[in-house]
Amino acid sequence: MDARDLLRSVRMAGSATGLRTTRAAWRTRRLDARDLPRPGPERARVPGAAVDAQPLPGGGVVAFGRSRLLVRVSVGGAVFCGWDGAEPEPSYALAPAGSPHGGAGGGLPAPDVRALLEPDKDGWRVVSERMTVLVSRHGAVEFRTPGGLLLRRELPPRWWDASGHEGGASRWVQRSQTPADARVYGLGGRAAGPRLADGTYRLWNTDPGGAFAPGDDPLYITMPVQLVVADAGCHLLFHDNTWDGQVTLRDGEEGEGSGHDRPGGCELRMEGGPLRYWVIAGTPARVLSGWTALTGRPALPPRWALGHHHSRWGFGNEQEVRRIAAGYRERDLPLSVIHLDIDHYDGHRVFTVDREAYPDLPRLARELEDRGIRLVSIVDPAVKAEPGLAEYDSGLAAGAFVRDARGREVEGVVWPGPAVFPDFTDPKVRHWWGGLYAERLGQGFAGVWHDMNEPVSFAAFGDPTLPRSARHHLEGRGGDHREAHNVYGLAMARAAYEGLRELRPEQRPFLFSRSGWAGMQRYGGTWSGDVATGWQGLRASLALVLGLGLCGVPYSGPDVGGFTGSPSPELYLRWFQLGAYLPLFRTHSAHDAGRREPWEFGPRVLEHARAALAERTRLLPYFETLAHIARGTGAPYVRPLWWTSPADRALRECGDAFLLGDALLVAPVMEPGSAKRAVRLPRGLWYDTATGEAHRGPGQVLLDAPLDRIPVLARAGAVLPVAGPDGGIELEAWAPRAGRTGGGVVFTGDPEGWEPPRMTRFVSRWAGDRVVVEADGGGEPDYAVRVRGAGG
Ligand code: NBV
Repeated sequence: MDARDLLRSVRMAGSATGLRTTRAAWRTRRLDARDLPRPGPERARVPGAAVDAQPLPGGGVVAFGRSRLLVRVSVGGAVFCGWDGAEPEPSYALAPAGSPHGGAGGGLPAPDVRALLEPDKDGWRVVSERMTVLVSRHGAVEFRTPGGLLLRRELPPRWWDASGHEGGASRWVQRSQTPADARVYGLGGRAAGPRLADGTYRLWNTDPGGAFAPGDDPLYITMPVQLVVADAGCHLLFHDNTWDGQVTLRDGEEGEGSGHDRPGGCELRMEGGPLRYWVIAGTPARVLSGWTALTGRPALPPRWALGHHHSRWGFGNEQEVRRIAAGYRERDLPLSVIHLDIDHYDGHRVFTVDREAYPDLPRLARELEDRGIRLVSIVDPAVKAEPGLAEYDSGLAAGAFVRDARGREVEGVVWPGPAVFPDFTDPKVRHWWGGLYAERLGQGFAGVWHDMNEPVSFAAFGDPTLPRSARHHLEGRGGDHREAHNVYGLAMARAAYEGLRELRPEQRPFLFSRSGWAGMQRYGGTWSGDVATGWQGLRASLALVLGLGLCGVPYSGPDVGGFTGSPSPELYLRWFQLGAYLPLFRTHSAHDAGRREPWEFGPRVLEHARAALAERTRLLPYFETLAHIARGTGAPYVRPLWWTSPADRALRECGDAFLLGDALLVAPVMEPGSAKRAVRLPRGLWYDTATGEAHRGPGQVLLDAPLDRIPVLARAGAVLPVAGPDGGIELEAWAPRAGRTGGGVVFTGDPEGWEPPRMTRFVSRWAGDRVVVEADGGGEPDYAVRVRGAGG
């Protein structure tokens, strides 16, 4: 028990929950002591010298004295490397074959038969269109650009084989080097990001308990996905391994022309599981497209999910929900969604309703929908262990709950008290669970919000999750929680997504999930989790959205105003202004936190929040276009400033501004008391959308950021769809630079169903002293055009 555990147990002691969580912690400890393989003798191993090599379609296999390495380039350019016989499948990350998740329709991409393993001076090489892979005689693997620049060098791995005992896992470590100027992003949702500074980052999905700040790591979503940006080029590295592990990063240093650079370093240590990884290289846009072709394109949210959401843990009853909706309406503030948290359940039991507080939920839902507001329900995975409760009884009968090595249901503690946990790694269980969402649809909910699915089981000490020895189906392979933990939330999302599709086939499911893993974008989005209220929390919330977007999860956003306590009016407003430009724009807070309605912070804040809401509403057609672009290509809505200028090193350090699609650059205010903001611009010409003033990048500019707005710049030449005064789409065109052209795309589509969208491309150019916008291929656009910048 460490000091933190001790504190936790003292805090909980005395209460009924305290007693239960103390018992649960001891139970976990006992089970693990009994059922986890005992640490036995380990034998260290490295690949040894190469003895043979065999070409195969897409690459080949190099056999070493004590291991072998498969290298295979796929059509599209992604490179797979598997040691010790590891193949790409089975995998939780890859889009399941035949699934509707875009890209190539799921399943493993075919090998690029043009690429073949061939001898090279120090070993072997596989030359492909986007990358050259070099394998040395001792098992180092280099990835180079077609021009020969080094992207990454993986040193020979080292294993510690657990010999002589069943179920023992081989730990392994792999060190690698990147160019001295390389910067790393990703690893899931990291509060300290977006750029991951030197340090160690754990790969184990974790509820930090209470609220988190930038120093807290790991959080709810960890992923062995690194996006690396360097002068030589960008690449994504994905270790397809769900076990506990850690990544240690160290920045390189340049030798100032001495020729003695110290490369950047990365060390990955895993507690078990296969050593296999994918490398995808190219521009950031190509990398994300390759990554989401492999793991599935992001689910397309329904149009209403791009509006403003309001939530709170503890509305308490339907009168309060009506009061909130009326509060928005009376003040003429747009509101698209209201979320109901666990307090609307009957005794915290999932898939139930507290009938006293919510006597007629379907009616409330209809009433709200008539006013254009959808209801979203929280769904927790744990089921109260209570005989007579329908979900418990049916789950028990179906053998749905996670069991220990002796076949007994593992009991934990969550909000309803004693609870059991569905094993979502079993297809039968996913089907059973997916069917339960019929109850939510029957209550009138339009979407779901998954929480506590790291999974959390309260414990007075130790890790507040399931015992590592707990058994899981793992799609028939069988295994324990050490392997299943990190994909628990992902598999739960799959269950819900597939269930909702079956139950309501005509509508796109809306779901977002606190925990997840590589590939979760196939099913929906996520949010920040319990971000601490404070300026640091505001910064962390942008870091999470940016980092997750680079891991392929484009739809997310923070609890605007922070989860805990009471933000100052200024902090609330700045958070609100940021949130208005993020995909998921939701105010939310804890039951004991202060209010989060825009009118609770005084008339000034209300007016400025109104302006932010109005701008969000105006930008809705643009958000919809971005959602379709994300769906079609994997490019996130919210992108780091280096997205189109990865060679601009200064931009790699910049975590306080972002690009919203191709057209806009948003610079939120993240410091108290500021009325100005320094913004580092990527190359090109940028218009301050408030003043019309043009600024030339690259370089830094100081912009006005009065309390009523945050700086937003438009790229010269951009054409974006916005809502006109009558609600119809208009094109906003920003004058291109003299002598240049510009353009943009507009997607319009089915708001909630599956009809394929219509895409129109527009080009803008100067015609004499006028800017004209034409549909690609010539012709007048179907929309009204408003030209801005350069005097209009
Ligand atoms: O369901 C209650 C909360 C929820 O409001 C929050 O958004 C989640 O992140 N939930 C966590 C459980 C309790 C956290 C203390």
